[in-house]
Amino acid sequence: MNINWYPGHMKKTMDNIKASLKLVDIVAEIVDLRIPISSKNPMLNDILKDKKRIILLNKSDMANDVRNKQWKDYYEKKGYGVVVIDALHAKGFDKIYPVAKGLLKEKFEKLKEKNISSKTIRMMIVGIPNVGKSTFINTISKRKSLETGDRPGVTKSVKWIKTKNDLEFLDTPGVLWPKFEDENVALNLAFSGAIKDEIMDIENLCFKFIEKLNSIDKNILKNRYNLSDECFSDTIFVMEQIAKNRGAILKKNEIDYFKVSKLILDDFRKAKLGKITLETVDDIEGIEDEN
Ligand SMILES: Nc1nc2c(ncn2[C@@H]2O[C@H](COP(=O)(O)OP(=O)(O)OP(=O)(O)O)[C@@H](O)[C@H]2O)c(=O)[nH]1
Ligand SMILES: [Mg+2]
Repeated sequence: MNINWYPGHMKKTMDNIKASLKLVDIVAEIVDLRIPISSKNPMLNDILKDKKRIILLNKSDMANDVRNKQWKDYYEKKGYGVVVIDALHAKGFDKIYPVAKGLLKEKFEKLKEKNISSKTIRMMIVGIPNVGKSTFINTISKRKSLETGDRPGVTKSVKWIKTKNDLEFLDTPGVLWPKFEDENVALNLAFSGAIKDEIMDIENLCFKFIEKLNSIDKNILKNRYNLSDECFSDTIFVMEQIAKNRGAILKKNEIDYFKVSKLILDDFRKAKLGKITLETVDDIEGIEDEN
């Protein structure tokens, strides 16, 4: 898959994140719970080194609840601070401060020794495209912010978003590059909408998506589109039946594969197929060390 992430882009991103690192206490990587492996950037380890970090597992409203819990446990066992959130509806936000504070114990102890009573935690948000960085920052600033403004005393004027509970965010998130080299990862990113459809063969993508969904649970498509059991013998047949049921038909009764493909993928991206997690903790075996 041909995506525009050149080494130059990566270096610039790294430099930007590195430059902002000294302004913050902790870095929060936002990950999409529907694809918690594919939407995580393993190269972040190299940039952050021993900087404290937290994972915000986002889009919890779109992913399977049981799986959400498994992913939280999984990343906690790996030693991360983890918070499950729904950035669109401002769910889970209250847990971010306490989890971050737990990781920054030393900083607060040192401040206490010096008789400084600051409670503020400054956080940088990072993540690959489409995981919900802007939504998170917008939602948290709308619902909870008291003020946003320039902080004097730093060389470059940086905007901060302050929240009621002593959390401050850099107002622009760091956009990380995804790891496309792995075919499965690239497909998951495309399914989730992280890669623009325009640059892909959407019919082919949908074909693979149907196969993926059916490997998870055939009832998902069956229930949503009223499909008969016999059509599951063949993925094209599944597409055809959905097209017929939904009127994705061209002149002369031909199937409109483009239209039906878009319809199915859009339904997934709008969570109309239900709460679906495409990656399970079992899938991670073998690539474990990267994360
Ligand atoms: N249902 C749901 N949708 C979400 C959530 N978080 C983000 N979204 C949606 O996901 C899409 C992408 O969100 P953005 O906030 O634009 O993602 P981003 O990380 O800023 O993406 P880039 O700017 O491309 O890097 C939007 O359609 C959001 O409405 C969530 O927790 N739940
Ligand atoms: Mg954004």
